[in-house]
Amino acid sequence: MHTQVAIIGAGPAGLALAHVLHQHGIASVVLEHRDRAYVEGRVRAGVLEQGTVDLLHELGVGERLRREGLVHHGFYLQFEGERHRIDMHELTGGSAITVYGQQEVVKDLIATRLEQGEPILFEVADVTLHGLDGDRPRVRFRHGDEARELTCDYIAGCDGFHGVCRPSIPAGALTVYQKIYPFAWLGILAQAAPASAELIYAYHERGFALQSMRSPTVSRLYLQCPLDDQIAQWSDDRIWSELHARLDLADGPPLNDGPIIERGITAFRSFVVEPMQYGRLFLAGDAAHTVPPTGAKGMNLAIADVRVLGAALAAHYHAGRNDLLAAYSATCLRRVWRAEHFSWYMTSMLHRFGEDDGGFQHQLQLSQLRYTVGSRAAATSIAENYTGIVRV
Ligand code: RFL
Ligand code: PHB
Repeated sequence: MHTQVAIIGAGPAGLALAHVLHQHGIASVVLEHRDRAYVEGRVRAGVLEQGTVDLLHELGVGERLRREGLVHHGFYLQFEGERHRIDMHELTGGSAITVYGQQEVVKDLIATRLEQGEPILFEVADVTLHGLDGDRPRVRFRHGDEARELTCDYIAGCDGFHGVCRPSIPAGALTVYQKIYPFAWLGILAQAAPASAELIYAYHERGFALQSMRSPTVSRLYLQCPLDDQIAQWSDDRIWSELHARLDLADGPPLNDGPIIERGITAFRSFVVEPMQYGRLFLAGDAAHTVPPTGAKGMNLAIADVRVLGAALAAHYHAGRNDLLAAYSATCLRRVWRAEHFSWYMTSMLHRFGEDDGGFQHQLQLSQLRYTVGSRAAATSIAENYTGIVRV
């Protein structure tokens, strides 16, 4: 089997890249380890920047997004028992975010790709990469009972943080930057109308909490928990009582409870490798970088990488230019590091660190929160980072 670009991973990065390439008349094959139902059912991100929404429309997969996506012009920062609105739209001169589940994006991308008759091979196993530093790289894998080989011009490593592409690069070729945080998020999806139509990021003495949503009848809620907690330690009652304690205000409507339809614990990690390329292998999305979810940037970065990679491959195939491919890593890393900083900043401002410093860090966090909601300059900074900086 031969193709122009072999894409490893059918997450947002791999699927969006397949569509960008298809629009440019470039052939690709997507190889995915999991089955379709698993990939489509994985509940993760929910906040799309305008640039992400624009790309999905350009790719012709934005119809359901236009109907079902919830456009938000503001969000709340809550601390010391008060809720303060950040008016992103007004502060940035018209930017907004759209709330639409990552798995809905993935479903839309898969459905359209299969309608186009373009290949996605689900449930492939034992993927290995060969000949990355030559001009005819190969991907070997198992599909069903068959051992197969895919030759190609380029490989796109879109297989997430735990994939095989990044580890296929020889040790020493990459510089790794990494920070691990001393807590995790417990996230739930609940059949319950969101009490607030806009997201609430709450800093509370019991720890961070976030109210988000997926629709007018489904809430997405998160709370900071210890790093080594197991989901079995959290009964429904315990989850709701902790969410109420951190998110309800004395003088406002409480959260609405409802049946919990999905739950999970997510560890936090800031991670970047440089460069995002080795020979004919280009890494995109979580395969190259991860951010803690507090800034809502992970999927948006994955889509931003793919836009750059798609344009660079199109310039190679259609104009014989290799300068954009050569600049791929440096171009992406400018945005990646901006998002790394913003995600670290939001995480640092909004979580309890349990530090033994007599409350010094806690006072700094409160001061930063008061400044952020009280100063137009500080509020503008958070608003433009949150909605997505266009020029980085
Ligand atoms: P993915 O989505 O992990 O997809 C990688 C795909 O590769 C497959 N794979 C392999 N396939 C073949 N062979 C192998 N050896 C393979 N190994 C792995 C996997 O099965 C998978 O299908 O990476 P991608 O495409 O780079 O997308 C990244 C995003 O998924 C991620 O950054 C976001 O979910 C992060 N994130 C958020 N991002 C946002 O932009 N906004 C948000 O609001 C937001 N909230 C979140 C988040 C992530 C969270 N979790 C659970 C980590 C909230 C949470 C709780
Ligand atoms: C979500 O809706 O899943 C979500 C929203 C904002 C974040 C992270 C996740 O910062």
